[in-house]
Amino acid sequence: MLTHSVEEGPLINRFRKLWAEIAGVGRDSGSGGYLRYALTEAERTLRGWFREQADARGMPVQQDGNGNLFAWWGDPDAGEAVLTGSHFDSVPHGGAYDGPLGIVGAFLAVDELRAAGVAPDRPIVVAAFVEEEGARFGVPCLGSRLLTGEIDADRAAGLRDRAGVSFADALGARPAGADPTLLGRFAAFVELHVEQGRALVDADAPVAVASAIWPHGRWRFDFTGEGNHAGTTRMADRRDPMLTYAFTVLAANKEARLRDAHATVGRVSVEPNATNAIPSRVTGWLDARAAEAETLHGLVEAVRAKATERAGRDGTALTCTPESATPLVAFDGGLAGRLVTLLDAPVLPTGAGHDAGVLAAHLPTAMLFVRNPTGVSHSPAESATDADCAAGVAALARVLEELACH
Ligand code: HGY
Ligand code: MN
Ligand code: MN
Repeated sequence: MLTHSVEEGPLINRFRKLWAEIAGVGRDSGSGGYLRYALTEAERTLRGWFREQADARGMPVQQDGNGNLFAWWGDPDAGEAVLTGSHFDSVPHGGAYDGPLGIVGAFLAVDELRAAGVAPDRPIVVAAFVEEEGARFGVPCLGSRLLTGEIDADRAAGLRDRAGVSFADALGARPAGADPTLLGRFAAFVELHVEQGRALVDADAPVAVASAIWPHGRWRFDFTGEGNHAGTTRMADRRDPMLTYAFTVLAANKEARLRDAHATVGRVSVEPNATNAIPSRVTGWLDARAAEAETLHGLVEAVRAKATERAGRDGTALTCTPESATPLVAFDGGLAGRLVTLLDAPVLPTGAGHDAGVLAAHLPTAMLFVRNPTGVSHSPAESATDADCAAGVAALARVLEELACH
């Protein structure tokens, strides 16, 4: 039964100790959040830590041609492996748990199994996927999309960060793209992750099994107008893209509410970005999510139509470019049912994206969520107690044992 947190004891202590090793990496002392963008110094430090942890456990590490890391416990030829793990990268000023919990938890789950004398029939592999958040290169789950062939390697190679550095340059090579041989070596994937809402607080349970991920995507809206003087340009003569942008943000919020969907514009860039100049260009990124693909499509089309109509009135121009799309993910029902019985845990859908969502189209995949008392994520306020993290590790260990030994 997993209806209670793990009591104070060796597993919590092991969690605290390992967690403390990475707690300071990439932490911004001002916000208390993390700046761990893919393939930057902080994330590379964590990748080095991953190798050390794997070495300490005698787990050979393989980096695939796309920047993803895999640490193998067991003979790689002993049958299809059970894959677990998550990502190290964060959104700007993100929380501590989103991603790293699934990697730290995976190494600790391996330790739990070993301490219990479990000898799996098939390998267990701990993964660290690169650029899950898309915070640096714009496309989320880039590493798992490349591995599975869900994104073209040339397109991924040419994605650029805000300083103009390409993904290929950051990686040090053109990404290899789809790797069916590596993918074919995995029988299943299980990702441990902090919950990004408060459902487990309401359910009074430390761990849940995921049922589905809402379809979601990112769209870039470029609004262009005429840069001009803030003091001398008559209001009637302006072609101000900031107005079209502002209207579009409000329209996105309204259209999402009308559909019980989610729409967010959390990133904006303005040129020339001067207090006393009418902007010449505003770019806003729309993140939209809904329970069904049709609703999502209707939402984005409505926002686009309203923005276009408003651009006509403002004398501005608008282009809308899709940057990423993730269809509805329904996790393998048989596997989820097995885990629910094994763990006696509740089942939750989520609006958040994960590498597990990408891999689910290619192999049986499941996710375990750990309770988050604040319910906040993608913010320094994200939280999880040590006891619940330990409960997540214990649950993951049981799941890995179930999948690798039976
Ligand atoms: O944006 C997301 O859903 C995520 O947490 N990767
Ligand atoms: Mn995230
Ligand atoms: Mn995540």
